[in-house]
Amino acid sequence: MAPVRLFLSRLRTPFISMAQKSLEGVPSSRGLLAGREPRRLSIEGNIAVGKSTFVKLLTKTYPEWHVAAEPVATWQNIQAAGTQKGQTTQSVGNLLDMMYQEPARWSYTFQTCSFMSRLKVQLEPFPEKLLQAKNPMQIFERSVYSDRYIFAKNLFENGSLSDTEWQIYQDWHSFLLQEFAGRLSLHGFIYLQATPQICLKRLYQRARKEEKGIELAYLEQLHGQHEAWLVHNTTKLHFEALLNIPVLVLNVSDDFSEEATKQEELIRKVQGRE
Ligand code: UDP
Ligand code: D5M
Ligand code: MG
Repeated sequence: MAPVRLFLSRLRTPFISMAQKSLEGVPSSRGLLAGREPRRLSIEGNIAVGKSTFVKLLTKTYPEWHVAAEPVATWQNIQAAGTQKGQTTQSVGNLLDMMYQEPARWSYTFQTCSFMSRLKVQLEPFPEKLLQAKNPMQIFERSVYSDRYIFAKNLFENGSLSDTEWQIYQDWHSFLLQEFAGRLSLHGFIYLQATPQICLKRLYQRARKEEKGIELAYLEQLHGQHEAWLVHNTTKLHFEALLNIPVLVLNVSDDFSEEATKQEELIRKVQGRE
């Protein structure tokens, strides 16, 4: 994969139209009108780098776009099996907290849960408003790919997943992604990049209680995984579909949450105008 080089070599092509072009000639997997099928981008980046904040900026700029937020609330509130929508819910645990408290015990369980919830989100039918849009775009906050090539890989390398768990994980991850390949296709990644120190500062500012024990070293590991996958192309990938996906790297070290000039600059980069 040469995402950055690919992106640089096509720098004059706006990122969005580049993502829209990447499916040209590929038959529609959902029987939608050719050219009207939504394009799908995943926003990647370290914990607390600003993905959710950036997604809000995108939808402020493009209200017709559809966002699939990361299902963190699901992980914080695991429901008793068989609980139906609308019924009184019965929480059986906060798996995000359990994983951070006892990584060696709960990391594998967490991977099964995060993968399943992301898979369900990525497989959901396109919402009506998206089908009506002129240039339909669907935005995901992370993906089934970052689950594996950022988190699971890192948890194996830092000893929180055993060799056996890692082998089993990779086996079912590859199998399920191959089975669902046609319905999971992404057309681009936007990688929000900032130093681990900046992410830690933002993480403290957000103050999610499960994350209060996260140390700089963990964010440094995750930063290294993002850089290896999305910048240096040194991560070994297992899916043909991932090899030529454009990657737009946006440096978000400067605060963009309130800063209009910075926000406009980021949007211009997404549009390929800078
Ligand atoms: N944030 C910030 N400046 C920025 C981007 C984000 O101060 O330029 C703050 C944001 O308000 C939040 C925290 O950093 O308190 C984490 O941001 P977010 O939840 O968007 O990060 P994510 O984990 O989704 O990447
Ligand atoms: O990410 C949400 C939180 O969930 C953050 O603490 C990282 C964690 N997370 C997300 N996916 C995974 C996987 N697959 N394994 C382990 N931990 C994970 P945020 O970046 O804050 O939106
Ligand atoms: Mg978020």
